[in-house]
Amino acid sequence: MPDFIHAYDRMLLIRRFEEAVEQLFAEGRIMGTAHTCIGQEATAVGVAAALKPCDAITSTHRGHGHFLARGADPGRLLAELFGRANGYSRGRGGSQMMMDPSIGFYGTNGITGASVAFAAGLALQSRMTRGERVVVAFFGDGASSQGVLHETLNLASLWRLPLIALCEANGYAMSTPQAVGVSVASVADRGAAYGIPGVSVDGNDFEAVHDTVADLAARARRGEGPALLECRTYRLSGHSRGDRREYRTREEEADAWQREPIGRLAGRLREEGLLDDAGLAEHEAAAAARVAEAIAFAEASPEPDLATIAEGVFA
Ligand SMILES: Cc1ncc(C[n+]2csc(CCOP(=O)(O)OP(=O)(O)O)c2C)c(N)n1
Ligand SMILES: [Mg+2]
Repeated sequence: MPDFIHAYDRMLLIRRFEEAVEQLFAEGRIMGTAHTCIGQEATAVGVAAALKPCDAITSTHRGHGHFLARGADPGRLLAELFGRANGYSRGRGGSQMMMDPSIGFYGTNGITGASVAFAAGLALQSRMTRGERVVVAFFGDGASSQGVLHETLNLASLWRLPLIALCEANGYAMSTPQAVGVSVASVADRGAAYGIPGVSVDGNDFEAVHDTVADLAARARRGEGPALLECRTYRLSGHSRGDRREYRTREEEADAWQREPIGRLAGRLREEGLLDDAGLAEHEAAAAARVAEAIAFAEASPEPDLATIAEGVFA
């Protein structure tokens, strides 16, 4: 059985972190843009809980939650958003260009769909070296129609790569509803085109995500090849900074809030007798404190030294 309390902590950390990011943008304390994942925490944490330390993840433009679930330091992550020298890319990358291979996190990625091709390279390496590593590639419902994804799934199937292509079906690609932009009812239906299992789960159910990813990872580790997994969730955040969410109603959002994953896991913790209301509140406070600490760390971090401006430039 997965560690529900640990999962709850990680989900709360992600939620408080993303709320802080939105607030910091609104106050003009960080520049540029970012895509937050409020409402999608159970998918990120369910995946991370099911993987082994040797496994790898590739992520998307909406990747803070994936990175935190995998064990990123919230202070260094936020320092990157502030453009500071202590950030994961020494302040040069920002939200969509951060990685930490030491924890098997091969990057957020601003190119829609590219996470899957990147993951296939890692999975090919694992297969060629007879390694144990399984790779999970996150992508969105919008990305599910990108050509690179389909070319990659074809090869991944032929080469029986240890790859789980994981669609976070959060209902929208920018302002386009999934029903308008995707030709099938479930992205999982597309697995049949490549002769690989296509599975769909409730992405707001931590345990369901965990159990499904654990099964598909075990299958991939046995050499049985890739799978396509759809996690059905909802992007409670706007697409990115400044999204006024005019393409959907507040009623639809209120309905989605009823199904949000953190409250659901809290209910489960109560039912199982793992935490009572006081215990839940303690974990809430700890997550808020961790994020306050991360903000203080990021704001106290130095700007990158101008003398290093040409470092890390490969062109
Ligand atoms: C190759 C490419 N095309 C278009 C874009 C612009 N773009 C950024 S996010 C996005 C929508 C992606 O939707 P989805 O895959 O559902 O992910 P979500 O934003 O819902 O997490 C688009 C079209 C891009 N970044 N890269
Ligand atoms: Mg989407």
